[in-house]
Amino acid sequence: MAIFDRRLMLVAAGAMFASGPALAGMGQPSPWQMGFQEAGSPIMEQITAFHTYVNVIIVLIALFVLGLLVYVMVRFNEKRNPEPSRTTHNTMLEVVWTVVPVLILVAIAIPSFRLLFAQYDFPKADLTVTATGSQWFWTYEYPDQGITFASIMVQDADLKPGQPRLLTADHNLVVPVNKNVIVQLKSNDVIHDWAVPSFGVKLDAVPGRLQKTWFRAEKTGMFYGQCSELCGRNHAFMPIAVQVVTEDEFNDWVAKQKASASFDATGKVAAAH
Ligand SMILES: [Cu+2]
Repeated sequence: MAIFDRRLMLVAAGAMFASGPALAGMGQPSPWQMGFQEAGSPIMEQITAFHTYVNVIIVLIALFVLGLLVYVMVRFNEKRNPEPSRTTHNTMLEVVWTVVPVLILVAIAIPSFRLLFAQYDFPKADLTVTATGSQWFWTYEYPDQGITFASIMVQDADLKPGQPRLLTADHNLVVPVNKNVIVQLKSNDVIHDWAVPSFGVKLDAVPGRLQKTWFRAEKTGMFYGQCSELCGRNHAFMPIAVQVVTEDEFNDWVAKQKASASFDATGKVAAAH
């Protein structure tokens, strides 16, 4: 059995290297995933592109240094080069090995700052939601729609087919597609962190402070994240489940939430304890 499993893992690893990032799922992690989750927002597309770009530079530098090391070991070892040169200075070489790394850093810094500014350049909000971290669940509030509810992890035994373990919540944060969603973050107790990898969003929820981030989901579907700041015993069990729907579906959902008395915020939160 163990051998079979190992073979299966090898096959999976082979498939992974053959197909590359294609195995990385949209909105949730996938087995043997190597890269990022597929981008579901413009910011995440930019993060992925920047990551690829920097990775290429890193690999080229590593290969160059490896090549130099191998060259020195072969060409200048004691056997082949018994009489070492007494050279101490080479102005040209010193200028080059100072200027080239500076240029590389500039080439990294420019897109890096461009990305940073894009993340902090808040667009006009189409929808504002407030996420409040508590030990150990999230509460979502739609201040303009007057909706509040708690989002609590679904236990393994209660999962329906297709629902990912540790990521499924009893109530999703529902947002419309292709709209700018501003997420305000608060905490009731300790520092939590609201993170959704596919949207390129990760921000601490700090007690006594109102933090702000944003995303613009480009596709409908489920997008999952987890609390990403160690916040206590059940830190691993407070998922973030974002359901991206069309605008019509969103309006229907809002109407339904308003009509439903059972969706009373205080009742939900009280029921969680
Ligand atoms: Cu937390």
